[in-house]
Amino acid sequence: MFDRIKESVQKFSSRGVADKEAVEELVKDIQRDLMRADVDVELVSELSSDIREEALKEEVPQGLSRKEHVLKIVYDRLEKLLGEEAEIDEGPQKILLCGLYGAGKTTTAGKLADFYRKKEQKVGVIAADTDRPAAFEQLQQVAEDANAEFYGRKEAEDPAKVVEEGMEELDTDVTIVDSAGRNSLNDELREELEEITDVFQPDKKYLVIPADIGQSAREQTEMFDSAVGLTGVIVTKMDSSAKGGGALVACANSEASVKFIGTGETLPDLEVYDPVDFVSDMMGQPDLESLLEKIQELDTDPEAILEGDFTLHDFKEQMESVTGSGLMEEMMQQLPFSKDKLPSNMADMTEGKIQNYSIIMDSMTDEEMKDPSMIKASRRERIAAGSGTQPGDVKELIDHYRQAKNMVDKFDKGSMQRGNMKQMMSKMGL
Ligand SMILES: Nc1nc2c(ncn2[C@@H]2O[C@H](COP(=O)(O)OP(=O)(O)OP(=O)(O)O)[C@@H](O)[C@H]2O)c(=O)[nH]1
Ligand SMILES: [Mg+2]
Repeated sequence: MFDRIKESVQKFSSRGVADKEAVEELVKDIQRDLMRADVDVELVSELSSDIREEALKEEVPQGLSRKEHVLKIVYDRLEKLLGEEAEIDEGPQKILLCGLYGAGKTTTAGKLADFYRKKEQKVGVIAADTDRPAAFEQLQQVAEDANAEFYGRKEAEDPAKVVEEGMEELDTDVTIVDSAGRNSLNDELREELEEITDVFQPDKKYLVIPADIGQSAREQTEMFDSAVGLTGVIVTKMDSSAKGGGALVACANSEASVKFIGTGETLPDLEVYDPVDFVSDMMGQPDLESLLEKIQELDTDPEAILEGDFTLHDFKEQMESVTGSGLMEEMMQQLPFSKDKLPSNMADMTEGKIQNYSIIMDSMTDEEMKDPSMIKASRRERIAAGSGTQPGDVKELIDHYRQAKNMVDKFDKGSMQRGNMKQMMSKMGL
């Protein structure tokens, strides 16, 4: 999968210059590979125009070559396309696996049992597939292989009843229910899953989806989500399908996020989903890691660290000190460059936005305010819930803060004094 992107990135890296033609060729190859993996056309075209625009119009950050800059843009865009890194709860929990026929539910039940057993949890699996005759034996075998406890009743007809009995019988930290599939999400399956949910009260409801359904993973995820409410998706058969990338992108752009991927038929073939790994693999560049390290170093101003970093506390304080408008204009007159060089969302800092940001920051811990880099998906969700906003709002705030921080750092390096700059930025509300 994605061999063309790999080759194209290599070719691009070995070129003398990263001109328009080179970027165009790279974009075309990326498009082709993504389409081949059955990624939604609209998403592909959005990604392509973003890359073109940023790669050719944006100024190259100091210390990077244009080639490096373009590769970083490609990397960022692909990562964005592939969604968020999964954060997996490794403690005691109840997991319900659902999905259509042959998706890989039973196999995944075994893989998860193995995964949690290795996290020192006592694991049990319950055979709630009373639909397919051999389901009982299959799960029993899987449980034995994974060294997990097992509950099932061979002639059982009522899956919810089996789950109820299983919960009484098993004394386990992590309990996994393997449910039956159907050809489609019909009323029968819907009802069955509702009844199981009622007695089991799962903490996690994962939809198991095979990679080979490509972009229809999105529709399926949304249907199951509205029927049973999903915690996330597990995409199986990533090893044996050319459409895996399409399935991942589809899920990442749906209501639910990808938590695990299945990469083979045996127990250890389960990975916690991490788009960074995936993109590094896609771009296949051994140098990519060192490029990313280099960028991180450039982003961090050693002086700023010595003086005490520009934290969210600083950001909040400065933001809240703004009163009235017109400060932007005043600020612009004092800057050695024009307004259109500013990151776009920095120029539209409105009163309402400032208030909204303050409310969001009130739901952050001191630790998070001091080190916003720790705010990943699950923290974003918590903060959004606490402040009555959306995780996207929290992300926007963090992006905004990062831009402000970059500016502070950049100006530090320049001729201006940090004090002056801080004063100016505070007037501006940054
Ligand atoms: N290559 C590969 N095969 C897989 C993976 N996960 C499951 N399979 C295979 O897919 C087939 C179906 O897997 P099951 O776990 O039985 O699927 P299921 O969803 O429980 O199926 P039903 O119970 O019939 O609905 C089996 O042959 C598995 O070995 C995977 O990640 N990679
Ligand atoms: Mg099964």
